[in-house]
Amino acid sequence: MKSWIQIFCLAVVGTVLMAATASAQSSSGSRGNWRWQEPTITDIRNQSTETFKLLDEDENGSITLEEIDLASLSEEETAELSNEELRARRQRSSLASSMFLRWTEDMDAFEISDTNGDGFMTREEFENRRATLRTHMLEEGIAIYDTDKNGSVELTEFSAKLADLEDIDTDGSGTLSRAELSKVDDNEVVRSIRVSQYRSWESRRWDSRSGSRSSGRSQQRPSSNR
Ligand SMILES: [Ca+2]
Ligand SMILES: [Ca+2]
Ligand SMILES: [Ca+2]
Repeated sequence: MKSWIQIFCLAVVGTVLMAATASAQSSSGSRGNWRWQEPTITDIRNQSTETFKLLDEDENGSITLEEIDLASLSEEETAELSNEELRARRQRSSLASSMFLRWTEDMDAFEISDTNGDGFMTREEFENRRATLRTHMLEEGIAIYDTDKNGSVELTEFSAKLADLEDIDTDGSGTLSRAELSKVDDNEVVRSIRVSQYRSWESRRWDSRSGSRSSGRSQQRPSSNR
């Protein structure tokens, strides 16, 4: 039986992908800037490295729990941030969820939320339960990548899921077709590829937006987001 948390986890990943699809559909008619492109192996790896850099906020070469466990902001805190800062924060939070949130059958939501372990739920534990569960699920995700068990995820660990893309590319074209992707049965590999594909789509969307606003190459992405 699937617990609601499992469903929640699937929903988080699903929402990202659905947002991509919906937005793609809404823009396909007018500007034709979207079509499904077979991702190249090089692009998947480059996007994955970019994802790593985004999540490694202090740029010390390791993703730590503190960097990906972003607490939700109060209204006052939100008001203090610029649109650009909010957008960057939302992007990091959504990438962190897509890459690191994990739920396994043997996790017990009550046990995890009962932080003092007395078998009862205090008011404080109850109020914090979502944040407590999220932290726990992110720790689970970090543990999956953290093969040297130093508590953080280094780039080589983060990229390890994408080490065998050449084996998936059975026709040796350098790109991964739908048929080739459909044969991948390692969920972790699928997750890494999808997040890279999503980021690649997102950056193409940004490029086409900036392109429609100025004729020159634009390094500065627009801060307002419709
Ligand atoms: Ca770091
Ligand atoms: Ca590590
Ligand atoms: Ca191929």
